[in-house]
Amino acid sequence: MSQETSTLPKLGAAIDEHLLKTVGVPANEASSTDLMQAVALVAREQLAERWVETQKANRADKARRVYYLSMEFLIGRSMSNALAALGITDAAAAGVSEHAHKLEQITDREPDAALGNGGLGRLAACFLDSMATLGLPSFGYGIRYEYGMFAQDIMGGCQIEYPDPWLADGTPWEFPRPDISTSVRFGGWVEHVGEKAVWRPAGEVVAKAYDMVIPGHGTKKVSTLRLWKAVAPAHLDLAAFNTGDYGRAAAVKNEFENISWVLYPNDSTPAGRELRLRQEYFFVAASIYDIIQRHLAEHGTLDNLSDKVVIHLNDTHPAISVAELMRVLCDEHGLPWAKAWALCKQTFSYTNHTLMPEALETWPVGLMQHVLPRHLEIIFRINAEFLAEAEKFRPGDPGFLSRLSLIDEAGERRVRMANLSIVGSHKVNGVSALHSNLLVETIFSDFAALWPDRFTNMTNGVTPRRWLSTANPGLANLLDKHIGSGWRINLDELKKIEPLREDAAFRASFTAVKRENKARLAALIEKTTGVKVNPASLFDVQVKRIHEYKRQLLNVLQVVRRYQAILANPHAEWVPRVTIFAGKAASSYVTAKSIIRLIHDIGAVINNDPRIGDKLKLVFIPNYSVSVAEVIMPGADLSEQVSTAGTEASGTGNMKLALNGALTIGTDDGANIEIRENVGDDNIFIFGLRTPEVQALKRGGYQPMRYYESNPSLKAVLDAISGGQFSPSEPGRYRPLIDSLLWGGDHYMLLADYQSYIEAHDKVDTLFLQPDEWAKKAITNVANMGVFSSDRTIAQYADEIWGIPVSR
Ligand code: 26V
Repeated sequence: MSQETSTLPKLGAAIDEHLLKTVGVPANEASSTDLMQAVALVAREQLAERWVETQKANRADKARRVYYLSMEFLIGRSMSNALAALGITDAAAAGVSEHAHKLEQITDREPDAALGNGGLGRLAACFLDSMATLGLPSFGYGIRYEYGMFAQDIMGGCQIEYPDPWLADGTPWEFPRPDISTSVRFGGWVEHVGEKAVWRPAGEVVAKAYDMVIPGHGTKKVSTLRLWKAVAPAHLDLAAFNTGDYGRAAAVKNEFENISWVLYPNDSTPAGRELRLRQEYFFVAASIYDIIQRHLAEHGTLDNLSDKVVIHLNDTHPAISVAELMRVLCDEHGLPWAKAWALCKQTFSYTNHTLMPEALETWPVGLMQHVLPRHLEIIFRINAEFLAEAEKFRPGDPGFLSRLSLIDEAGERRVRMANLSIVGSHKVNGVSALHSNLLVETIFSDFAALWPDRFTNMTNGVTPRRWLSTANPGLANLLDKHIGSGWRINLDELKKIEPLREDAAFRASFTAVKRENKARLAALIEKTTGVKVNPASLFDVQVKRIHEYKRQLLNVLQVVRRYQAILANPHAEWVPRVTIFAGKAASSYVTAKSIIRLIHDIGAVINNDPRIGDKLKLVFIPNYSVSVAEVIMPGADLSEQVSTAGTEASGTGNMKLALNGALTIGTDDGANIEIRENVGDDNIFIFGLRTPEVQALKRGGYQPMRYYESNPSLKAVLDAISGGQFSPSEPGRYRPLIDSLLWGGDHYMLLADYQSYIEAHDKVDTLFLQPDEWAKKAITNVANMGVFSSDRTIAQYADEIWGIPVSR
């Protein structure tokens, strides 16, 4: 590692001391888990110091702070990142080598903190890393779920979900803050005394703060991730306890504490359950309380709230914040409504992460009345004033008003959380250029007509510390050697390797690094699936949540076509390929689970067909997670980003893969478009319909059967799957899946893009047979990924939305 501060001699002693005094084992008997604890404790001490210093400095500055509210933070492991940020990686490696351990054996003992589903949660984690690195005075606020994202196992090709008790053995990375807690209230009714509203809640739960310190890189600044745990108020179960009824006492306690038990493992449909609404309000109420407390302690007035406090809503999950801040300002601090509303709007901003209309969160008015009666009143008042303003803008258009309304009046009345977020914020952004344009053209067009300046774009990014420096030490070292180490905090410096694409020696080193990473990935594949793959093959990777719109099924069709083509022409010069999938399906998402099973069924046939050998392998790596991704990304040759144009808001896996030297085969969708613009058309494989073409075909009446009837290769593929070739024990198993394409309208237009996709894959093969040309394009990809650093994204948020200057 470069940039090491020299603590080499002392760290071994510090580790031994923690083994003895904190972990409680003699140093010479320490297991790798004990060592993991001890090394983490050494890092923790330094993180604590940095945290104290950062808070002191921000308090002294009376800094404007950004508060990033998110239901999900998909952190993954903390150890390697913390050691790198503290500049003690080598010292720690030397320290554990005294115990005959490699650092990797130690870091592998740490469970992932999987407090998120997918892209949205991982983005929040990358953002914290960048906020710390840019020295932004910042807090992330979320929930300390006892159980994170479920663990995925595969049995007989089917996904099985297991709980993820990541805290079972405790975590060295959290700092409990016993002094920081607040009561969060629910239910009851509202009394109106003259002008004043008094909420008489029916119950309360205590929110306790646990901090994780997020270290910046190349700075001693840190950010704080403050997570709230729900605890039953001490007095509540006393009665039952005193009468010796421990069963009831436990039940009462659980009823409160279940709020922070488990992450909702669903990114397919918004959860409609009361517990989810309680989770949302729970962490919002605790966070707003904490924010206001800090502000009052520092400034003694709320008049300057929006000058000093920026609250960012990561999707609509924390949208109830808008009503909560109004309640706190008006009901608890006595501000007049109009003044509170002006502060509120200036304080909030909101990011949308999906265009899928079915994904927009709404809550039944009845449920909201039951759980948050005062907030519902506030929402009604915000709505009445907002609709009066909108009516002036476009008089006599009831359709306009009913689309804008915070309340959906069709059927069961529901509160629209996206509308609340837009009305309560001064800025709203999408996560790629295409997505942001589509927001104002489609789902938010009425709001954009009213407030065109409110809408903007912030294209996503990823942190190069985790996704290049830590995940890919081979490539990181090569970069350090040729362009120095500054790319870690200024990713634009990668541009300096572009000329080296013409340097044969550099290409050879670059290819050798890739080959090592592929060997590491091949070992993971063999360990987790039992399938041996040849690292000389083209590693073709699609890793992400399993969703129809992401079109893993299109990739599967391509694999079956290849299988059939190899069998038909076994002596042709086939490029050996390994198609690699990983990803979780929401537990209730039947079609997504069927796609996982199909991948396994087809893999079982292909991988055991002696006529195929190394020409084609199909594997599914179970339990996709941040730490698994850190092995997959560096080992990929080809990155599959094949969503129907106009459906993937941005994608961030596309960025991680290209940053690690994979070429993209993708549609004109999300951030793929910006990746193409940056790496150049010649260095990416773009195929398929573009968004306007998708829209036009939908309007003109899309007929999937036409493609089936006119394309013999496509017909052969669909017939093989539908006819049971890959599920002989149950030939009808995939009939519904294929019927949904042929007869069910093929909602995501796989058949329309099939031929173009096959042709793009043929181009991939041709290029792979010219390793020098392939390497040049891969190097060009890495060289042009600078703009996809989350540092750039966060600097842009800070500048254009949050109004916090970044000093760099
Ligand atoms: C997706 C879908 C799609 C199908 C129907 C319902 C539904 C509901 C929720 C979602 C996921 C929403 C949240 C999310 O993870 N979005 C992802 O955010 C990433 C970070 O901005 C972005 O890169 C991904 O494109 C986007 O899917």
